[in-house]
Formats: sequence, C-alpha cells, structure tokens
Amino acid sequence: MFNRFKEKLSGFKEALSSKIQEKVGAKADQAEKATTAEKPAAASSQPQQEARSGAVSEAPKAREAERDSSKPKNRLSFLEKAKTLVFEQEVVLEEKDLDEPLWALEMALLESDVALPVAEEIVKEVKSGLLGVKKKIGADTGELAEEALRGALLNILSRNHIDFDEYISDKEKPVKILFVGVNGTGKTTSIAKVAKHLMDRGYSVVLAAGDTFRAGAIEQLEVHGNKLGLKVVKHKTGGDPAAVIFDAIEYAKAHNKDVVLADTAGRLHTNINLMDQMKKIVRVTKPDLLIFVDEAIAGNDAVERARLFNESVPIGGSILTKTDADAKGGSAISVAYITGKPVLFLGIGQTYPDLVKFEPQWLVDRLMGEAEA
Ligand SMILES: Nc1nc2c(ncn2[C@@H]2O[C@H](COP(=O)(O)OP(=O)(O)O)[C@@H](O)[C@H]2O)c(=O)[nH]1
Ligand SMILES: [Mg+2]
Repeated sequence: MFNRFKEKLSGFKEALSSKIQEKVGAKADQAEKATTAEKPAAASSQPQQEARSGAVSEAPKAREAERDSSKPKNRLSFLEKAKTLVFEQEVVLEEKDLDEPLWALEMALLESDVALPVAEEIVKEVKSGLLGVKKKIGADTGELAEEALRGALLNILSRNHIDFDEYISDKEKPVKILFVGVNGTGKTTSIAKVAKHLMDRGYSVVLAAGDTFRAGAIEQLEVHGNKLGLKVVKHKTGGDPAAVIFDAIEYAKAHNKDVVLADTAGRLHTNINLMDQMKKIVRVTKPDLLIFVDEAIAGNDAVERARLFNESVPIGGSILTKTDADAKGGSAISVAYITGKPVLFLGIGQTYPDLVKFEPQWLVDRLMGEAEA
C-alpha cells in the first residue's frame, strides 16, 4: 500500500542526507586539521621508538601516558578520537541547506497526489521542524528526514480527527448519516461496510435506499440488507429520495434503531439540479453526519470534488475507498485538509471487513513504510 509515496520520498531523504554529509564533511575536515595541528606526533605513523625519543621528554605526563597505553593502535586511536570529536559536535541546519531537500519533498508530495496547498503546508511544517535543528552527527540522517516528515503529516492529519465510534456512542439515537459523492466511488458498498462495523459494536442499523435515480440501485442495497439481516426502507425507482430517507428515520424512531445509513444517487458536483436535490435531502432529513465518499485512487479529482461537495452541503467527514487499488496516498492526506473535516474510514477492498477506521498514525506508518498493508 502506498509504495509509490515511499519511493518518491527517497529523493527528499537523499537530498537531506547529502546536505548533512556535506556539513559533516566540512566539520570533520576542520576537526582533523585542528587535531593534527595540536598533536603532530600522534597523527604521524612514526615508529614508537622515534616518537619516544626527545619529544616525549618535553611532552606533559598525561600525554605520555596516553600514548603509552595505546601503543599498538596509536593511529587508530587518534582517528577514533577525531571521530569522537566530530561526533560530539552538532551540525545546525540552516535555511540554505533545506532548499534542495524541501524542493524534492514538495515534488514528491505533488507526484503522490497531494494537493498543492496541502503540499505547501507540509513543506512549511517540515521546514520549521528542521530549521535550526542541531543534528548530532552520529545519528542516522535518513531518520531525521523521516521524523520531520512524520511529524508534519501527523500534525496535519490529526487536526480535525474525530473517532467515529465515540461520535456514534455520544450522539442521540437514531444517528442519521447520509452518504454522498459521485457515481461508482463506493457509497453503497461503504454503507454496507459501515453497517457491519456498527453491528459488530452492538448497534442496530436501518438502511435507506435513497438512490432512487439509478436502475438497480435499490436492489443493490437490498442485497446488502439481506446479507446483513437489516431492514431496508425503500420507495420506487424515480421517487423522491428525501421522502425515502425521511421514512427510514421515522422507522428508526418507531423501532428504537440506533443508526440510519442513507444511500443517495451518485452526482457530479457540476450537475446543478442534482446538487440542488442533495441540498433538499439535507434540508428535509437533517442528517447528523454527511459522509462524502470518494476513491483514493482519484487523486486530485477526489480532492476537488470533496471541496465542491463541501461547499454545497456541510460535510462532516469522508470515506476514501479503493486504497487497496494502488492509491498514491496523497488524496487521503489532502481531502481532510481541504474540507477541514476528518477522513473517517478507508476502504481497502470489496468485502465487509475491508474497512479500516482512519487513524492518522495508521496512515502515516503505511505512507512512511513502517507497517505493511
Ligand atoms: N477494490 C475496492 N473496490 C471497492 C471499494 N469500495 C467499493 N468498491 C467497488 O467499487 C464499485 C462501485 O461501488 P458502489 O458501492 O456500487 O459505488 P457507488 O456508485 O458510489 O454506490 C463496486 O464494484 C465495489 O465493489 C474498495 O475499498 N476497494
Ligand atoms: Mg450506489
């Protein structure tokens, strides 16, 4: 999962590493020069006898003792010492050191479908995380790059994070959830997955067949309802979706059901009539939560659609589907940022359990390659 994101990031890591190496190299040179000037005898590979004659008598006692104790590996011990000297120092990352690595990072993010304003925000965060950082030379440079990026991603992804299960548990019942998005992105499948997720946690669920537009949509939801043993409230194809969903809510109230999951027809954000119809559904049914569903593989298109849907109706969160199908990862980062609302779940396959609750840490671990899919 998200392999291309990992690959793309290698450019940033390498650029940062080589900058640090450059600085380390410069420091090491300085240190070596300083040490060599200070201890010419130790630096030379002269035989011990020669080193002992004359010079030793003038040398301070401590220095004599030191040389004596390290006789057989005299040069090695000097190198070790020089190394330690450098290791104990720190390289401070300055603005000019970061230009190149941050450019590589921004390119990697854009190529991974991270939307431009989001990529810029991440770069800004990474920059402030690295700027002025005193880098212990002994530490792994790749790690520094990873840590900075991990921190920035976590920060951005955690900003609007809500826990779906806590949300459901705290909310007055029945909780009314409406699923919206363009056609074929996985709304109906996600409804079935979320229904299963809720049933597994002891909630009773009603499904509302609010996609009255597409032939076969009601039957598709009924198939899921039958498999899961759930009531599906439906009208005829071509009926008023707001009325169906309203009925489902009434049904849930009358039968003490905990959650109503309402399907809607797929609609393009450019179709004014259908967008108006969606606004009407929202007005009439007053959902507690509007979930925008789109495909992680749609990249920037998904981000743009999320933005436009959110401008029409107040989205409370998103589900990104098909993350199993070679998604680059960027849309998962961007959709939350652009809408200002959290990604609630990721779809990772076609069966009911293929739904993971979105946790910033979970995503970052996968994006950064620490955990396998
Ligand atoms: N690989 C994969 N396929 C999915 C996922 N979610 C949905 N699908 C498939 O996407 C197709 C469209 O799904 P559907 O729920 O009918 O989309 P809708 O038009 O938005 O309701 C179906 O073939 C689903 O099985 C997912 O997370 N991963
Ligand atoms: Mg559907």
